[in-house]
Amino acid sequence: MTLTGNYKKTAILLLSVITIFSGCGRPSGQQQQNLTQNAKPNLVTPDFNADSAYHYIETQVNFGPRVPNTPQHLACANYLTETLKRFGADVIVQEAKVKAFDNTTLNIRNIIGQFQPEKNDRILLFAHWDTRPFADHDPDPQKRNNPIDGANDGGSGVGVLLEIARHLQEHPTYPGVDIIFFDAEDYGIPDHLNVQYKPDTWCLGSQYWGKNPHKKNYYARFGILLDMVGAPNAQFYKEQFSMQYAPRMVDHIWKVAGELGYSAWFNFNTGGMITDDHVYVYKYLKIPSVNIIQHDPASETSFGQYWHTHADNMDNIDRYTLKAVGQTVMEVIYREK
Ligand code: AHN
Ligand code: ZN
Repeated sequence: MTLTGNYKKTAILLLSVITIFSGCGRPSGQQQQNLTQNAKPNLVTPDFNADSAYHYIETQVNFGPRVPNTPQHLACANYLTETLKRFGADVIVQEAKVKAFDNTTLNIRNIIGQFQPEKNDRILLFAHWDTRPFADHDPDPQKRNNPIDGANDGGSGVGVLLEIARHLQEHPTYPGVDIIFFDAEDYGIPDHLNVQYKPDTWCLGSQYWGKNPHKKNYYARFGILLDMVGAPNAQFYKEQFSMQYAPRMVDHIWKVAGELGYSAWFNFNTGGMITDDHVYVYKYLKIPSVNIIQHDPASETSFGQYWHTHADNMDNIDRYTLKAVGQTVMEVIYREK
């Protein structure tokens, strides 16, 4: 059948009407916005399981103190590597030798778990996994040369990140995620020796990585460092280097925490200026990085009474604090489009 006369005109008219209403040709501003929104729907943030994070901390502590050059340290490194692999990460273990303040050569391992490694657009989450070789702030001078459990200082950040890692395989975020466990953060000059404080004696693992990143031209949208994120009633003030490097991220993270009902932990006031792994991640790679770290202005060291003492054991870990931090960080990364 052929279309003639009025039929033909009607058909053409109909076609052009359909074309106009179906939005063929250039989409309007509103349509364009809808298209981008439709391309990336809101992700549902998985539920952070604080019992599971607690278990990962306990497992680390059960190896004993994780001091470089010890078998306990090595055993824990293997556990962290295997666990990240089990959660589907592409793992790179960066082995290196670095010099400590007392000239000891430390055999260190930075453990890097990459999720969706094919993506260029990335988020970096990190924590130190080593523990302090001394208890230089212990009230008992006899015990100051003994290594600590480091349940909170070392164990907690890693425990929270492992629990986040557990979700990343089944529930991928839009950007790729890297989780780095840095070594030898806590080998800084001990205070009981009364030697001049030198910032660069701390954070040896992140300094090494900053100078030798696991990938050429590595970059991430932002970095989040978790340090001492498990103590009962911990308060996370806005740390000052973080405010310099990544002010918008600090405000965003603290706002998200408030929205989730965790403002009892996330304090909107300004905290200390802490030399920590985020300083070197920013210094060498310029990744805007935020340190979520306990601040306790009432304690002498400003980190809490337990800090670098033998009281930093499993009794110093509280599931509610782990939940507040873990759920906040997850909410932040699942909201990234
Ligand atoms: C200093 O006291 C220089 N930095 C604290 C970083 C740290 C030590 N985090 C855990 N232990
Ligand atoms: Zn420490």
